[in-house]
Amino acid sequence: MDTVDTISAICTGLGGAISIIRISGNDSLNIINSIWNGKSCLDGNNTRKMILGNITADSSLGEPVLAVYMKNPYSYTGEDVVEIHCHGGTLSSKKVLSATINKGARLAEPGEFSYRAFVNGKMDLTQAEAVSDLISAHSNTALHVAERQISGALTSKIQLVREEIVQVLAECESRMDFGEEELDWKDSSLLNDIINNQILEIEKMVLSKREGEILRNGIGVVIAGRPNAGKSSLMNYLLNRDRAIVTDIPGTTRDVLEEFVNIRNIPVRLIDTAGLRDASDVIEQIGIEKSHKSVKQAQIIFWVLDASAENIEEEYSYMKGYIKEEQAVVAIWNKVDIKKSSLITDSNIPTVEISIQENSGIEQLLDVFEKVVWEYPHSEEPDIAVNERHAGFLDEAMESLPLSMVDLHNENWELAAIHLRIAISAMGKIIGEEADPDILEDIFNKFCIGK
Ligand SMILES: Nc1nc2c(ncn2[C@@H]2O[C@H](COP(=O)(O)OP(=O)(O)OP(=O)(O)O)[C@@H](O)[C@H]2O)c(=O)[nH]1
Ligand SMILES: [Mg+2]
Repeated sequence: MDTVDTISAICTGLGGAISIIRISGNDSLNIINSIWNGKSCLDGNNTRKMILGNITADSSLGEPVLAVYMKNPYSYTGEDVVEIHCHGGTLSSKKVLSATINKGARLAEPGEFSYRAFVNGKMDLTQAEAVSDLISAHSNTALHVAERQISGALTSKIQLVREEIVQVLAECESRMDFGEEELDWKDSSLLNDIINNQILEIEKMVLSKREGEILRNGIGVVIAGRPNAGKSSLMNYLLNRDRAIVTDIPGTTRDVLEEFVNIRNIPVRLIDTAGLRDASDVIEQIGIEKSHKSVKQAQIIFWVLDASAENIEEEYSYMKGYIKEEQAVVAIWNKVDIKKSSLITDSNIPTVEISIQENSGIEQLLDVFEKVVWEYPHSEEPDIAVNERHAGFLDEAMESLPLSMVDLHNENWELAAIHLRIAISAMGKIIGEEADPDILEDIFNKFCIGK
């Protein structure tokens, strides 16, 4: 993405009452003033003020609009920016957009405004990524973490660690240059302590990766079990609406249904599946094939067991034979309102008893679910939650720092410096100080047009 052209795009989603068209670049003012008709014009005397006027597209006096000029560097992109607020609706906003393009603006690519903000130092890479997280946040916690990251919470943690490592590197380099002289050197064990503390800090950040994954992508919960156990009933109950068809005919669900829902402030991709059995019906067989696949890929399985089944042992052993040891499963005995005998539990599998019909046991199920999701200690309001890209570079630093400690201990300053530089560079890549153009493109392309 070049940063020379003046770019323009509709920044708001279709269907809203108001649309905003944003122009960014050196030519923004020229472009707006060549299509502007109003009592006041947009210029340096009117920065950050809403001005009323008309867009004179295709020589007709268009609808009234409001426009605001933000002079560089005091704008989202750090460039000269004009934003035009016009009536919503595809045609009217497209007309304004076309007018800007006709006067020389280029249609912005996805994420191009944010890319320019990054290039112009308005935000670093972790902050730009957080803008994308903020837009797609599905829970209050995800929103909180994105806001913290936009305000620089992750960047400052990375910077602190990086600065400490840079100090140690400076000491190594000084030793390499003036090793013969009697200067006020820091003890190598002290240098090792500093690095060790940074390793601990990085470890903490890496631990937040799972949290980040869940907050960003949601956790995949697959509802599985034998036909008629009440899987779709549970799906509907958790969604609080009739999404899946429920009947007393075994084999009702034949396809995989997926919906997004917030459970206990955890974003969940809830997946209902066809009941597992040897089916003769071809359509049902295809559905069951899909169920097998979903269960294999599930992050958590809600296995629904029929408490009213004639043969409780069979119901239970089918589940035990099916699931793999490493899979996170919650066994859910449903229909306890009509159970015929006492139910089976196993200390290895968290088990709950519920009746969807009588609305009992669901809170216990959600308690267990929460425990399974956060099976390691976590904070209610996490400060940071690194993503896969951050974690990759943190791992890189984690590999080289212990090696540098060995070299520091042996007073092998040159080798220590090499390992320290690798760690410093990895940390720099997280915030984008040494960003690879392909990676940048990859990150910003995921943004929508107009962001
Ligand atoms: N008594 C009682 N009946 C229930 C309960 N939960 C569900 N049912 C009934 O059980 C039957 C099957 O429910 P579904 O939710 O369709 O079961 P399923 O597991 O999705 O079934 P398939 O899609 O065929 O695999 C329906 O008639 C439900 O009304 C419950 O807690 N108690
Ligand atoms: Mg069903």
